[in-house]
Amino acid sequence: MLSESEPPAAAASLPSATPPPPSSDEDFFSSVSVASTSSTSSPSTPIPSPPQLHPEIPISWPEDGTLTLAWVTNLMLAFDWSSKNLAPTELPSVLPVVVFDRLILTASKILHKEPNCVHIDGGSGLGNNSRVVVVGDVHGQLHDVLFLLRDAGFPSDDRFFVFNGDYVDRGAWGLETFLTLLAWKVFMPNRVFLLRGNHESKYCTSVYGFEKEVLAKYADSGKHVYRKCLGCFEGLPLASIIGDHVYTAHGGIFRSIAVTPAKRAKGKKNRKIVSNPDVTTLSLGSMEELLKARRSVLDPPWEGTNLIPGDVLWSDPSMKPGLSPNKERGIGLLWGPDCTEDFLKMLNLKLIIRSHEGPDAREKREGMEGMDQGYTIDHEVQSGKLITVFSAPDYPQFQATKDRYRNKGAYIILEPPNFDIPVYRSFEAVMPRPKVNPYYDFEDCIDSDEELDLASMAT
Ligand SMILES: [Mn+2]
Repeated sequence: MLSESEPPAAAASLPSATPPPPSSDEDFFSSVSVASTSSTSSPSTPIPSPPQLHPEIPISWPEDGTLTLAWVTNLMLAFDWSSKNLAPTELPSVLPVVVFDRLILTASKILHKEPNCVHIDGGSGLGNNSRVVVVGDVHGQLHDVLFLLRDAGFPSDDRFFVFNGDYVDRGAWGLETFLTLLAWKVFMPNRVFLLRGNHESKYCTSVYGFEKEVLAKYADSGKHVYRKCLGCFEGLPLASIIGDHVYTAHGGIFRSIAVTPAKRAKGKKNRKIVSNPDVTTLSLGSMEELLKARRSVLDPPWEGTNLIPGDVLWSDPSMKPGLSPNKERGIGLLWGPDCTEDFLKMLNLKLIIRSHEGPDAREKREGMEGMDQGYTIDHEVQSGKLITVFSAPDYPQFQATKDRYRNKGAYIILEPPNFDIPVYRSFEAVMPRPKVNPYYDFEDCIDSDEELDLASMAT
C-alpha cells in the first residue's frame, strides 16, 4: 500500500543579502505533473492541503529512451517518498534493476565522453541570462540535495549546475542521491556537470558506507549495482572551467608530472636545464597535463606517474606557502596562497572553487576557517580567490558524539556577465531526517575525512 507523502519540511535560512536567484520552478511537489492521489477528486471534495502526491512506481524507462522533466521529477519524488515510507530493502520495488541499468548505462556513456576538464562557456550556451550553481559535497543526504535543487531552481536552459563530487558515503541515501543527479545529467547533459570526488572510488565506498548501502538495498543484485556505480565513477570528469575565469574541482590544484628540473638558471634564455633525477621539486601542473591524465581508475593512485587525478580529488589548501605532499591524507597536495596566485595567473583565472572539507575536517586544520556556514574564503590573492564550498548541512548524518557541528550547507551562484563574482547561499538541513541505520561503523571510522590507508588500497 502506498501511503501519502508530505512535502519535505524545508527549513531554509538564507542570510545572503542578495535577492534569490530567478526561479521558474518553485516546488516540484506541487508544480510538476506527477501522479496525484487527489487528481480524481470531484470539485465538491475539499481540496487537500498540501497536495497529497505519491510517485508513480515502479519507475519504468521511457519507451523512446528520452528522459523528460516529469520523469526526473517523479524519480526525485519516488526516492523522497520511499526514504520515508519503505524499508531500504524495498528500493528495487521503486527502481527496478533493469531501470537502474538503463539509467547508469546512459549516464556512463555521456560522462566517459567528457574531457577531464569540462568547459562551460559561450560555446556551451552560457550567456547573459545564465546562472551557474556550484555545489560541494553532498554525501548521501538526499533530502538536503532535493531542497538545494528546489532552492536554487532546477537545472534549465538558463541554469547550469556544476557539482564538485562526493555524492555518496556517510549519508544513508548515497545511491538515491547519485542516481538523482545522473538522471539530471541524462536529461540535460549540457547544463548539469558532475565532477568526481575522492569518495567516488572503490576504496572510499568500501570504508564509508556506500558499498554496504547498495548491497543492502539491492540484495541479490547488489554486487551488480555496486560494480556499475564504480564503472560510472570512473567516467566522472575531474574539473571544470566556468566562463573562462573559474576553476572548480573537488580537492583542488595539481602537480606537474613532467620531470622537474632541480635548478634553472634565471635570466638567461636557452640556458641548459640542469636536471637532477634525485631531487624532485613539486611544481604546478598545466591544463595540458590535466587533460592528458588517465582518470579512468577505480582509485586514483598515490604513487607512480598518474598522480594528477589523486591531486585534483584529494588536495587541500593551506596557509603555509608552497606545494607539499598532503601527509595527513596520504595522497594529494597541500598548497599555499602563493600557489593559488600562480595557478590563477597561469590560467588567467579569478576564482578557484573546491570542496572536500567539512566541519569535521576543518576542526582539525589549524589556521583554516570553520565550515559553519557551508563555505570559506581560504586565500585572497592578487589575481583572485580560493573558496571552499560544502553542501551537506548538519554533517555527518551519523556521528559518534552527541555534539553535532550543526553546520549549514552552502552553494554558490555565478552570474553574468563574467561569472567570476561568487554569490553565497547558506541553508539549513531538512529535518527531521527519516530514521535509518548507518551503513558503516561511524564510531570506529576516522572522524574527519580519512587518512588514506594505503595498505588496503592495493589495486
Ligand atoms: Mn572529499
